[in-house]
Amino acid sequence: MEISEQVLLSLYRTMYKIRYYEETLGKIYYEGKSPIFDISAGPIPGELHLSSGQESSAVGVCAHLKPEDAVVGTHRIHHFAIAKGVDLRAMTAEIFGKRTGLSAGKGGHMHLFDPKVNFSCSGIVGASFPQAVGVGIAAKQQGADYIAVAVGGEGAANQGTFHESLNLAALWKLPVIFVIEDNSWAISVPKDKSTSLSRNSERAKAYGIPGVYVDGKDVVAVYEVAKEAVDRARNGEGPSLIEIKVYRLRGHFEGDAQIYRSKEDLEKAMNNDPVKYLEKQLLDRNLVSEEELQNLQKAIMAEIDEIIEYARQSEYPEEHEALENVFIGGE
Ligand SMILES: Cc1ncc(C[n+]2csc(CCOP(=O)(O)OP(=O)(O)O)c2C)c(N)n1
Repeated sequence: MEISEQVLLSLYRTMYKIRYYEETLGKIYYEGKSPIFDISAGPIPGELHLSSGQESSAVGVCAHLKPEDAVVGTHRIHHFAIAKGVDLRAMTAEIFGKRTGLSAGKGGHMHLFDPKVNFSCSGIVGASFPQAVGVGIAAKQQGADYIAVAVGGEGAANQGTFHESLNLAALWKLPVIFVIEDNSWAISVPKDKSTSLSRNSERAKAYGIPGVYVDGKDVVAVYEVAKEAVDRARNGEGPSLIEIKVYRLRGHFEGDAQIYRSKEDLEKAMNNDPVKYLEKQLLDRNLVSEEELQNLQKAIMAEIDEIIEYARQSEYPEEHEALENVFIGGE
């Protein structure tokens, strides 16, 4: 597939935006959390799972989606949220626990919901698959042409929900795309210690649907296979599974000492950085000059810095607001 210069640059812009955003959050996260690591302290309370190194999967897939299409994700999901067009101001405020956040600061970084672009996620590993199937059923019943994308890690693909969801989506020919991000690790458990096959994409065969494995070092490769899956879903031909080899550049969560990970493994990830790979392609093919690239990066940095400042300056909710707009059990 010939990919235009314009599309390539737009893929790069979003990938760089995600990278800068996450690396900035990664720095801010440690503010106020020392000398003793206090997870509740600082501007970003709670856990933080960053997707640095995995940008190509989100950008390559979401480039084909419309606002009506749903993306259902997991705990490591900022990249998909940004690529899907979630309101970044409100998302950042949410991550900072502020009243101006997507859920008025109640959800935090693992619970981002933006109905305007049909984006949702949760910290329950494996929950995204059946939820996306639910969206697929709705689309089919309504005769609508929106589709659903379920995102999960290779660890999540060992949950029963993954298999149940593939089965129903295949049986009912639902417009669902299952995206598995294989970053090799489920916290500290390597894929070969948890998964009977080396590729989850092979598991698609058991359900009679297409399954492809693609190297996420190259966003263009992801973009191409995603286009096929999206076209298939939109044409009523049913679900597909895409497993993307991605490279986790940071710990499972911020504060993870990564003692389970070898220096070589980390180096391998760094050498397969999809942002650097695309940058090199853009320069080698003379699609941008060094100066243009820097200007583009500066503009993105300024945009993100301004958004982060907005989140910092936003107010925290009042204590009594904790009980507003939540389900409360009882009589
Ligand atoms: C149902 C459930 N079980 C366990 C956990 C704890 N947990 C959080 S992340 C994680 C590993 C997920 O690995 P993977 O799906 O490969 O995603 P990655 O973190 O590598 O992106 C686990 C077990 C959880 N959040 N939900």
